[in-house]
Amino acid sequence: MRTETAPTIRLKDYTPPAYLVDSVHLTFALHPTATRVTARLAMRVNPAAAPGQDLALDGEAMELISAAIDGVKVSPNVTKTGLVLPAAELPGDSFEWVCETEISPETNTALEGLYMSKGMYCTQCEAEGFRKITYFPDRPDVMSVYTVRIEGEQPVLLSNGNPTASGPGWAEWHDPHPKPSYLFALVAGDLVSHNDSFTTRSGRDVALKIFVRPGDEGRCAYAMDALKRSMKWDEDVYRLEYDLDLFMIVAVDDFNMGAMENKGLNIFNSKYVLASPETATDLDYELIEGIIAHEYFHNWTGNRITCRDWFQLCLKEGLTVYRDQQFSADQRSAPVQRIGNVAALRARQFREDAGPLAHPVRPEEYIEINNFYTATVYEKGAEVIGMLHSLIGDEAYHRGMDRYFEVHDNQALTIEDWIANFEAVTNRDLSQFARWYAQAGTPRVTVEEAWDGATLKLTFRQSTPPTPGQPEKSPLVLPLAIGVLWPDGSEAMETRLLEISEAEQTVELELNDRPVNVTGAPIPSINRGFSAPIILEQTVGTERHAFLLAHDTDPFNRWESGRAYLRDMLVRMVQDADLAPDAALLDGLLAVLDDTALDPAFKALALGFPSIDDIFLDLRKTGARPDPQVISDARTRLDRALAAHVPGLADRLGQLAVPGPYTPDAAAAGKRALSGRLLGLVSRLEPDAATARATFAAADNMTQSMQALEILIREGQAKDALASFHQRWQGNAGVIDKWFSAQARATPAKQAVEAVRALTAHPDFDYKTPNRFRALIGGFAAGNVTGFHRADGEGYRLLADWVVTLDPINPQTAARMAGLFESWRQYDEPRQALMLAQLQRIADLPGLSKDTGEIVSRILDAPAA
Ligand code: B3K
Ligand code: ZN
Repeated sequence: MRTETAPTIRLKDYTPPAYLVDSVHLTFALHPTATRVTARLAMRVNPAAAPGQDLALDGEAMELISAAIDGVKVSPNVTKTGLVLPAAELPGDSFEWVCETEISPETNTALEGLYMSKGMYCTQCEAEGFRKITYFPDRPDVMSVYTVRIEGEQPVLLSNGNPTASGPGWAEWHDPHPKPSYLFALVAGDLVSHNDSFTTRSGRDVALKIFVRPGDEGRCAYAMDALKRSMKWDEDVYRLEYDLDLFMIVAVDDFNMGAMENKGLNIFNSKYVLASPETATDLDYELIEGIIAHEYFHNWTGNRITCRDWFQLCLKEGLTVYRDQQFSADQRSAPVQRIGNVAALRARQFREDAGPLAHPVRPEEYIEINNFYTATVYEKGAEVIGMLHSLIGDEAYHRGMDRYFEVHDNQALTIEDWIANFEAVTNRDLSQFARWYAQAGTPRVTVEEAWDGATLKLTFRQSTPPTPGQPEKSPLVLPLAIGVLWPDGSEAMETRLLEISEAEQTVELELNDRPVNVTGAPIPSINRGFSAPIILEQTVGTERHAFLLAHDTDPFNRWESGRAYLRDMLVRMVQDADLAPDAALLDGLLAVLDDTALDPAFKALALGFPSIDDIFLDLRKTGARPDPQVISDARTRLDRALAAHVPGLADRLGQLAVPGPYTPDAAAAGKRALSGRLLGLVSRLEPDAATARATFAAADNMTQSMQALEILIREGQAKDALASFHQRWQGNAGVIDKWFSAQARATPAKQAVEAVRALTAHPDFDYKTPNRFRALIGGFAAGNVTGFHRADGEGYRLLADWVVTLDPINPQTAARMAGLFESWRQYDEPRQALMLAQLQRIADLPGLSKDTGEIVSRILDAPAA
């Protein structure tokens, strides 16, 4: 396995760069298989580095044609990963390095560096793609001013910054802002643009352009609107303005992730730009809004202030996710957004934190940095910023952010710098808080309540289980938002933020007077709004859940209580196949549905069931390793019981119809989310799925088409619908992705592997396009839990087959897919053995990439759970 030879990079080994690059001049002569790149770098010795070092530049997958220093030809020692020129051959402390390299974008299937997507040239340089374009100190703490000339026959030739000159077959660009190489971008193709403009609050006119392939220009309006709202929001909330005369977004079909924040030239996966009511779901619109904002916000948090090294990735990613979550909360319903973010955090980050791939928000070592663009770095990184914000308060948070942008502009920072910045504005010792960056694993918290008729005492105990490489854990600072209710539902204490920092800590709460005629102990509502990303291990009983589902004034905890009840119920229904659901739970859910004060989007979330994975983990705590199919069957029984318990389902569904043409706003989307949930319930009671069929036939938007299509697939009644859907959308890549993914996710386990295998032979399945690969193979392995964990192990074999096939083509995406085996130790012994066999098969593959090699060896090395 190649990982044995790939070096481990460690945070503690950081040394400053030996040479700095003040300016970079690049000339590209584009050619699909023989692009020539000439790089002219103004270099100088870094005064902060050890003197007398050799000149070492990173470089991979290219041919060095020539190199010269100050005009004199040199012959460096070239290896597979870079080149070295002995210090003795350098003319002095500053010099000009010029080199010419040749690269082949067309055969670059890894989609890192300069590559081609459907005839168009584009780049992806983060994290270490620039070294596949030219030799360079390819690390984020080397920041330079770039000037770029592109020669090519494509009508549109783009790079970062502002256009300076152009003529037939060439264009020149200059970016005045110093930036690390990972933010370099180039695009060349036959593109059209959707144009608009924005005037900043200080009066700068910014031209906005979204470039797409001809024919797609009618599907850019929503992304453009989201961009303008993001620009305005960052001015209003963080006082941050855009700093160039032009902001461009380019949509490309072949992309390893969502989007990339290259300075002034964001490159996006077309899935997160293009939208129309007929082709995009409500979720697509929401993601477009969030990702456009995220990449735009990086202009300050990431680009103007960047990371010293890749261990500090959360400095820009956690903060930028936090900012995009704040934006979405302001644009839409804040509680609904919070519930969605927490559900995603639990599904992906808690799962990661509990398994072999667990790592701190700031990791300490890696083999392949692309493997660390994780839910922990991004989403837990955002939670850490949210906790800091709550602990120090809004005013100090913004004072700290203002200082951060003033003091650190154009710098490459560490997490220590970030913490020190907030210590400077608050005069507070944040060293214990900083453990959140260093310690992996999700803290467990128990609460003991003591009520003596006058005071309520809460005793909190926290502990964090061991994670790979970290057997011992220390207590963390937990900001816990707490409220208290009297048994009649009235408020005994408004929300208060408690700071828990000890392993065991008791807090005494002062309560409002108890209303007359009310008896019984007050009821605490703990971790409101999910103020700390912990697992609250409460054994309070279903009555407490039912009470808070009905009365909690905090919408998050209201949802959370319903969820806790549902989890408890489903666990019992798995343990006893004949058990009928509690009437109190069904009544509680019905009350939510009937509550006219509640937002339909909230109702849809409250009526949605916990996932199979959630129930699986609850059952693991009892020592069981259940078959996921048994959990799925219990969910179906509960769904049927709920459907039978709600009177007038069909009428309720009818009342949710949104009149008029489709709009993607949160209110309309919330109604569609609830109507999708009710359609699911109605279909449980209909043997022929008549309502889903009718909905599919009548739908004038993609949200409702997909809701109905998935139900039809689940019910085995989708043959005609799938054929007509494919016929209608043939040629629209984004929609055909949905067609693949719906079948991968919703086909019942018994037929799922066979169905997915058959789809891999479909002429539209192109495994080299990451979106298509993720739709089908990822849709199955991550979205079809019962199919993937089928007892015969064919689901595991299917995933491994495709990891093995994709790895030589696109290691980054293959490694991500291999990560879906991360929970293998949690399952029963036969399943563990089957997964182990597939993991070993991947590990033994000759020539395995370091990306996949690292993931698989971390998964295999983890101790038994
Ligand atoms: N910064 C990029 C992610 C780059 C991933 C490299 N493997 C997108 C983002 O987080 O905004
Ligand atoms: Zn980001």
